[in-house]
Amino acid sequence: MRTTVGIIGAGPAGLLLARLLDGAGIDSVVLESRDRAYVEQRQRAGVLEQGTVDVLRAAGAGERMDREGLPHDGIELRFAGRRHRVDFPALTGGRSVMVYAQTEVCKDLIALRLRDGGPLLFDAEALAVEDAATDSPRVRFRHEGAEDVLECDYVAGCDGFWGVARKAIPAGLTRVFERAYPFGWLGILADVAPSHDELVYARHDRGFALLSMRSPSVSRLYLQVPEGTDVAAWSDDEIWSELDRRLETDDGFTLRRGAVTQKSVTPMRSYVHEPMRHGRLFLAGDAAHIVPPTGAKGLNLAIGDVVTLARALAHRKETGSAELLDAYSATCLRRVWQAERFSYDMTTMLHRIPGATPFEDRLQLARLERIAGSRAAETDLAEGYTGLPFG
Ligand code: RFL
Ligand code: PHB
Repeated sequence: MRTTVGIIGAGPAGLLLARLLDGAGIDSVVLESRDRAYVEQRQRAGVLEQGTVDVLRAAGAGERMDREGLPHDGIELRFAGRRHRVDFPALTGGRSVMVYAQTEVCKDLIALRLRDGGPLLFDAEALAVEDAATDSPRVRFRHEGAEDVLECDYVAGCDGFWGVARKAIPAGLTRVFERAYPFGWLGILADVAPSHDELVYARHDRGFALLSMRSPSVSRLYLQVPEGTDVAAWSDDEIWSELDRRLETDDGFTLRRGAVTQKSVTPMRSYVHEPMRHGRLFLAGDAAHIVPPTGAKGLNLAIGDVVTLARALAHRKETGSAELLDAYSATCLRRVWQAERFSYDMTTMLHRIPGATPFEDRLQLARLERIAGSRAAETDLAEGYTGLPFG
């Protein structure tokens, strides 16, 4: 099999890249190790930055998002029993975010790809990227029990944190920057109307809690739990009671309960792989970097990477110049590091860090007070949350 761009992974990065390349008249083949149902059900991110919303619309993938997504103009910070609302448009010159689940973004992009006939192979596991530093890289993969080879001009490694693409970059050329956190998030999906009309990020002495949503009738909620927590250790009642405690306010907030339809624990880490390119292999999304979910940045970074890559490949096709491809890694990493910084700041401001001293606890509260009391500090949060422009 032969194509111009071999794309490994049908997550948001791989699927949007295929769509953008299609629009630029560049052919591609997408290889996805899982089946379609799995990719469409996997619960992950929920918040789309303004730039992501704009890109999906421009790619013709925004129709259902605009119908069913929930535009949000702010978030609430909750600490010491108080609430503080951050008003995004007022602080950023009109920017906001959209609550529309990653599952739905993937469903929309898969439907478009299959409708337009572009190759998208499910149950097709990439085994290795070969000859990445030559003019004819290849992806060895297994599809329906048989091994095959995809010959490409370029390979896009959009295969997430556990994928194979990154391994094709020699260790001697690589630097990895990493930070693990001694806690994770226990997330639930519940059939109940959200108890607040915007997302609530709560810092509490018992740990962080987040109230989010998927639709007007489905809530998504998270609790900070110790690293390595087994989801089975928490009954539904215990989860709701703990959410009650951490989300409580002095003005009597009440949390609506409903049937829990999904439960899982996600570990938290920060990770950056430099560079994001080796020869004709380009890493995008979680394959190259991970952020803790507190800043809602993971999916949006993945989108930013593939916008940059699609533009660079189109530029190469139109002008013959590899200038933008050569700049790919540096261009993406500027944005990646800003998202790493923002996600780290949000995480360390809102979570109970095991072993933190009373002094550090007070500093956390002081950071929150500063955001609540200073337009400059609040603007920094609003700009980070709604997202920097794509490079
Ligand atoms: P994805 O979505 O992981 O997609 C990668 C795709 O590659 C496939 N794959 C392979 N295909 C072929 N051959 C191989 N050898 C392959 N190896 C892997 C996988 O099956 C998959 O379909 O990466 P992408 O596209 O870069 O998108 C990134 C986002 O998914 C990610 O940043 C966010 O979802 C991160 N994230 C969250 N972000 C948030 O902003 N809020 C959240 O609440 C949130 N929850 C999460 C998350 C990530 C999680 N992971 C990675 C474990 C919860 C989880 C559990
Ligand atoms: C979600 O709805 O899954 C969500 C929202 C905001 C975050 C993380 C996850 O920061």
